[in-house]
Amino acid sequence: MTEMLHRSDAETAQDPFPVLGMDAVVFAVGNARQAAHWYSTAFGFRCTAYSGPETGNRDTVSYVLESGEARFVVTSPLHPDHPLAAHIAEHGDGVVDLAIAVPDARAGYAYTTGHGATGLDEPADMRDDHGTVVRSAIATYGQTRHSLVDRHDYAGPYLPGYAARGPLAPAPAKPWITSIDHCVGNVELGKMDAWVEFYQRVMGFTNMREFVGGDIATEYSALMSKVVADGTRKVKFPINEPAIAKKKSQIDEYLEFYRGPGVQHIALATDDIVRTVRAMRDAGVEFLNTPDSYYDTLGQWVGETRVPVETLRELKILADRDEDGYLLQIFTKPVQDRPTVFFEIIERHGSQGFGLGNFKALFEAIEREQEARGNL
Ligand code: TYF
Ligand code: FE
Repeated sequence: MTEMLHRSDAETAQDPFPVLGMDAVVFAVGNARQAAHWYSTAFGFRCTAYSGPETGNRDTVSYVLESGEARFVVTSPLHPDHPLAAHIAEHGDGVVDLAIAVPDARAGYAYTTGHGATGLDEPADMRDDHGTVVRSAIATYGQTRHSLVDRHDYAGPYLPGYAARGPLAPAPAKPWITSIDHCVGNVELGKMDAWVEFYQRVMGFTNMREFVGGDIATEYSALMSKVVADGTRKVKFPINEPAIAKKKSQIDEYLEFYRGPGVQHIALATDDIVRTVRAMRDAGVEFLNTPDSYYDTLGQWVGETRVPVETLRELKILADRDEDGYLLQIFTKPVQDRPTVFFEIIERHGSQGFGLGNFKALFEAIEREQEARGNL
């Protein structure tokens, strides 16, 4: 995570809640062993660390998976009275923790809880032969948390309690995924602004982008979305809420099946979306379909991109352009039995947007899936 280390002390000092980037996305899943295999073979992640009975942990099994700067942790409970068992029974597989790497987990905890965040774990030193990790945790929407992790004094594979573990499957020489681009939450109708305000107040994040009714709450898909980000834009959290429209909002479908607010999608950055999407498709990952008509007019408005329109058409990759440049993106179908969490693969060339120009095509594709599930 070299880039994160280049932030100057002066920059860090000015920010009341400095962050270094995403530390990890932690998933609670029914079967961590199989989930670890899926993120290895289908997303090209490399298993690097493990915690479970073999390392003295009788309560949970966790696999740490890495690709470039992106880190996932998949965790399963080993007995029914563990809190993660209730989490999985209620929500299905999902994200329990959007862990943030911070330079000081004590100061971060003091600042966030001092500004109204609910503290879940007081700052604590975790030590082993590899050094010390300081970790704390605060609550966010639904049953989701933000761990605040300071690992600058630690050289182990992940956290104390974890042992290094080799790849579960041959990992690609060049990672398919390079980092976590953004992590999106779905909240209840009328709650989006309160959660945007939460991140502003509690973390000093600022609004990056605002979508008003006309943008997304169209007749196609009824949702409102705003993005908050830290000052360096390494951590970006869009927040969606359903909006009233003719059809049932995709956000309502999520809230119904997740049984409350939670993480909707994780956007994963790549530097070669064609190679990554080909590899993921070959491994059996299902992506949303985009009609051919999208590509018939794409070249006229998006202009030149690194990838020929015919290749975008073949792989169903979307493109969008704004004043800063362009982006290429594609969305998976939900990756568990419930229509809840999905992934986005994104290759940015200047644009720091989120694909506003694709919302109509994207939401129509999501609605075709909703309809197939009988939820529209
Ligand atoms: O993160 C974003 O804003 C884009 C677009 O339900 C998006 O990826 C927004 C809402 C949604 C699906 C995608
Ligand atoms: Fe996104």
